[in-house]
Amino acid sequence: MEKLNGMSVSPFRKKYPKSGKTLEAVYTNRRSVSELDPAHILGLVTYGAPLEPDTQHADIRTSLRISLPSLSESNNIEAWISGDPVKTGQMRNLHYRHTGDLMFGTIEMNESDCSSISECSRSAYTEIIEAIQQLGYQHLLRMWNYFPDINKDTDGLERYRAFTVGRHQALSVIPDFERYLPSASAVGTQENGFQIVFLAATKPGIQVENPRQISAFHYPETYGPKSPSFARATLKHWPEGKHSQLFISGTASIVGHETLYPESTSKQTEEIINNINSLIENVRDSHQLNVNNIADISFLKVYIRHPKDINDVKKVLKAHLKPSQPIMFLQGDICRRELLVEIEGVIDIQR
Ligand code: 3EB
Repeated sequence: MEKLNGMSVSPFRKKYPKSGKTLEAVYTNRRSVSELDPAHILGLVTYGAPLEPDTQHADIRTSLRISLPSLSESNNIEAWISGDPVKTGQMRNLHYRHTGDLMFGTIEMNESDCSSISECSRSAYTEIIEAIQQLGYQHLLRMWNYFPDINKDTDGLERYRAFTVGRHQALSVIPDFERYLPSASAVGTQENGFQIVFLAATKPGIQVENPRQISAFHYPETYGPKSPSFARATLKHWPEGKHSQLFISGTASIVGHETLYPESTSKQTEEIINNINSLIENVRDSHQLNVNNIADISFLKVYIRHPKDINDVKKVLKAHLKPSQPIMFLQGDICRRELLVEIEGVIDIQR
């Protein structure tokens, strides 16, 4: 700690937040992360290869590393910050930081402490639901689910599907839970550990579905014994100013309920862009918002199964994105074996 006139001065340059928004995401790196004011950081998520260290920042226990190797030179730390003061807390396995309006939470479990992946998922979701209800942030907005070997079968059931069973069991204690499903991603990592990152709020977000896709909750049973419990996107109007955000779920090359182009990463990327554009148009038309297409996304994350495919994905994206859009390319397994790429994002909307 530096000292000036006998007073402690934080080494952080406190460049962010500058907007005063309720919630903001910033993609940053190991060098620049210190420019964030720790009093306004909700959480830090570092994406990186196995054995790479987590980015620890002051005593922020909601910082964790997700074992998805970064495929580009770009920033691989996602910082969630708020213009409001942030407080910190812990309940059993759950670490969280919160403002008056929202909570950012992380939970990490050792699969060896659970009898199965579905049990791990059920107990993590149960912990989250109990905590948010007790603490008053009862509306889940956005969930990120990460665990290894997502496409591997155990006891005749793919681990992604088993995860889905546990999540469904936990969420179904909420009356009428289909109406409150958050947006989500579920991605396969390279290392042991079942990890969930989430955002929850005191007031609900609005569920958004995609006209090109069947609601995942209504997929036929051929995709697993229990419905994938997530919405295609969540629209959240923050109380302050005229700021809204659209959290877009991991979006794949699925039309209706079917996987398209199992053999082509480029074509899957095109289909994802069609899906995301259709979702955004739906939001625009239903809620009279000034958003048009994928070029409006403030932060994108692209999960790619085979690192060698990155240039195919980039080539397709280049035709649809602005060069200034922050984007993270990560190596991750997608939750159907034939899916080669998946894209998620957040749109900041001024009303
Ligand atoms: C899909 O659309 C692709 O189970 O939480 C995407 C985003 C997918 C989230 C989840 C699954 C999930 O079905 C898979």
